[in-house]
Amino acid sequence: MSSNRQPGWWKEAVVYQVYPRSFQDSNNDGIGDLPGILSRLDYIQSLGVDAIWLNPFFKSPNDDGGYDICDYLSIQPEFGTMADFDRLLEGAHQRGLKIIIDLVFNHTSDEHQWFRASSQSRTNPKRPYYFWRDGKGDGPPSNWPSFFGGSAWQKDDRTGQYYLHLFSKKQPDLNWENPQVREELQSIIRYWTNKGVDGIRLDVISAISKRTDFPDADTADFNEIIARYYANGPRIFEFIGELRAQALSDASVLTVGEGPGINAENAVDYLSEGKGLDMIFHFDHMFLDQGPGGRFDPKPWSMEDFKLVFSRWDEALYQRSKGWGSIFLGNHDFPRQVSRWGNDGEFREEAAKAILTLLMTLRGTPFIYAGDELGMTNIKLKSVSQSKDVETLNGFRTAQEKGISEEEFLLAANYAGRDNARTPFQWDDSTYAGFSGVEPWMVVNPNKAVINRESQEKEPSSVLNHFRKLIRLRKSEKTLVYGDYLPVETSDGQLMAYKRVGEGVEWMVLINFSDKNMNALPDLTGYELVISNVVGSKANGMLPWEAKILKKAV
Ligand code: ISL
Ligand code: CA
Repeated sequence: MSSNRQPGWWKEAVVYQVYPRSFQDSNNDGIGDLPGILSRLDYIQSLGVDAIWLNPFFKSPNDDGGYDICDYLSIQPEFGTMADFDRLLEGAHQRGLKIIIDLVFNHTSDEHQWFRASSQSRTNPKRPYYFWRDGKGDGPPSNWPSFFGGSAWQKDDRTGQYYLHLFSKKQPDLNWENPQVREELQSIIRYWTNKGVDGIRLDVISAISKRTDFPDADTADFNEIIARYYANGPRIFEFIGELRAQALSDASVLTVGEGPGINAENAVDYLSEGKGLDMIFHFDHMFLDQGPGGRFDPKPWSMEDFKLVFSRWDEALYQRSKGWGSIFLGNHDFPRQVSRWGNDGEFREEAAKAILTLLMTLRGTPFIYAGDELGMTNIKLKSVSQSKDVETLNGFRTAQEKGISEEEFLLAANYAGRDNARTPFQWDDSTYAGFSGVEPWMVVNPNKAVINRESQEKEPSSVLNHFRKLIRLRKSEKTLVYGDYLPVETSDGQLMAYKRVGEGVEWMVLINFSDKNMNALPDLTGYELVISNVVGSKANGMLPWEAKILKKAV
């Protein structure tokens, strides 16, 4: 049964992101799998969400959590079979849930048959499926760094050339200049849309058009390198437009592009109605606390900059053009949102609800990462050896080369690392949190005794039930979806305030991003409180991490 899909269905939707490896193990091998997700569809439906984004579940050596695909048309054996996927898709559609899959087209695994052939010889017909270049002197063709540490070029001794890999060396970049590559990718998309999937997330789509002269980067600032050398390449809009026309012409199939390096100025070019993508994920907020060295070079972030990101993007997408945005505050690549933006100690519950309030009251499609509806937190790794993430493991090697100690590196990794978001989902307080009957692939957060779905179902004021309240409010009040977004000046910088304005109604959202009480609020004349996330809320003040949603008829 296919889902009843209209073009633009995503605008009023809320999307739930599931990282299959960490969500639910169904066969006690310690690894999450597709039947596990099927067994939890009733829970996902109970949240009130409309769609599920599944991180990659295709055959992969799992060098980068499945983002290194060696066969786009088969299922990772430890996740199950194609029949399991078909059952999951059917089960989701039966519950009115749509399925968004995650296709990684910037690169394949080095174990993909295309790369195995391409690396055989300089004359192999598949050689031009990837980027092969002679070195410069006795070094790589350019000084480009990989997202995952070291050079973005790997020397292949068999043919004496280097191949490009913006990510790990087991993730060679595909050569989109080659029309054969583009046709292969189009047919992969058609295979999955013919199956009835409802949307596609296109991984790192902003980087598929390379500057094929591979000029040396003139900066060491990694996020600047992404923006100026990896993303927004010369043929990017041509390639996206062709993909859309050749394989994604069904306007009811959502296309959302992951776009590191996309900025508020050029985002609309990626979204041009019908020719481009329906939505993109930008990273302006997600890189606020990354120093010039990237993820493991954290720096303090400011509320002023944080607020500016949302104003700037709302203005770019809605006031300057007819785009549509996505809103996310956490995912599988970033630390848990309550730990990063909030407080995961004394005020954890209030802060988790406050951040969910932000997520659910902005203009754009909210994407919530599984576990954030419970207020799951970061994990404190005791040693780097506990990490299962190639970005962290490589990052540690780079740090060691600079003489940085493990203890010092762990401070950065425990603050910003991706392992934080990949600990098993906390269903209950049993030994392995109800995720599995055996020790899972990744350490379970010890706080599963306190933070778990089972206990929160029973608690009316739990983070989980507050999230359900928020989603119900958003669904019942279309101004929270389509209404204008108007930032409101506040005397205390830690207070985030904004209006959502529609026909005959104004909403005001106030979020106290601090551990302290506040008593200077914007003028609330005529507003009445609809939801607060704390007990003992006062009309003329804000308690620590309080988030108020108020409404006024106009
Ligand atoms: O980790 C990041 C930068 O430090 C993120 O920007 C992320 O790596 C980047 O946005 C691309 O992410 C996507 O592609 C990667 C994969 O590791 C990520 O999980 C995926 O979300 C390579 O496929
Ligand atoms: Ca399993």
